[in-house]
Amino acid sequence: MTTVVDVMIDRHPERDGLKHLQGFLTEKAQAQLLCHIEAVVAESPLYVPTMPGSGRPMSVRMTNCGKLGWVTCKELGYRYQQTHPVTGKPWPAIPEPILDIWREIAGYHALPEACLVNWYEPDARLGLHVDRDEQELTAPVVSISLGDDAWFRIGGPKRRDQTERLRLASGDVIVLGGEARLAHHGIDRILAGTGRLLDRPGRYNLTLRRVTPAS
Ligand code: MD3
Ligand code: FE
Repeated sequence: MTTVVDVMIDRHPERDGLKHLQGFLTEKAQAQLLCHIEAVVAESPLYVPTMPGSGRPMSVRMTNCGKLGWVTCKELGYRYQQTHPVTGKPWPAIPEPILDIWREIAGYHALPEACLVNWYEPDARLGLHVDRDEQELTAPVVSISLGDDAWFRIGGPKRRDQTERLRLASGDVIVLGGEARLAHHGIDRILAGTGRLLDRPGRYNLTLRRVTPAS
């Protein structure tokens, strides 16, 4: 059974539009998705993203599928591009079952162009940030969790806004639209060994985004 949690709309209007769909994917659907993601990673390997300017490596490993991929490196910073920064090859297509999830829940008339694949080893984390590299900010962002549970943190449009912590489990889906689209968020930590999907500790997150305005 899926539980939809509209996170504290009354007390935190800045988070209106954040939906946490707990247990959205069955174990079978998770296993099928994992198979597709492993095929994507085989063709388009995880690379080490680096921070703009400092060149400091992030602890999360990344790759993409879709026409456009989100990448970052020391010299060029954050951007969307059509090719893998290491192999130079175009990204593989977004697997159809992932597009089906978007069709079912995004409530947006066009398909996503980008699917960022984040891989977290047990000690990886993602600092508080806002996603605003997309030209189309009226489209929602859809996120799918696979593997170990994680503590997710979400606040408001200002870095100093109060935050709250949600525990994301394998098969959970998050939809971010409305006010929450520009909220600060991050991953505090991975709860290694809590998931049953993978044969090793760690967590995949898939983030689906519309990048350019739909015609
Ligand atoms: C809230 N990824 O890749 S997904 C990211 O679990 C990112 O890998 C996290 O934040 C992860 O940028 C969190 C949930 C998520 C995705 C996009 C958002 C939350 C968001 C955009 C706006 C607000
Ligand atoms: Fe983000």
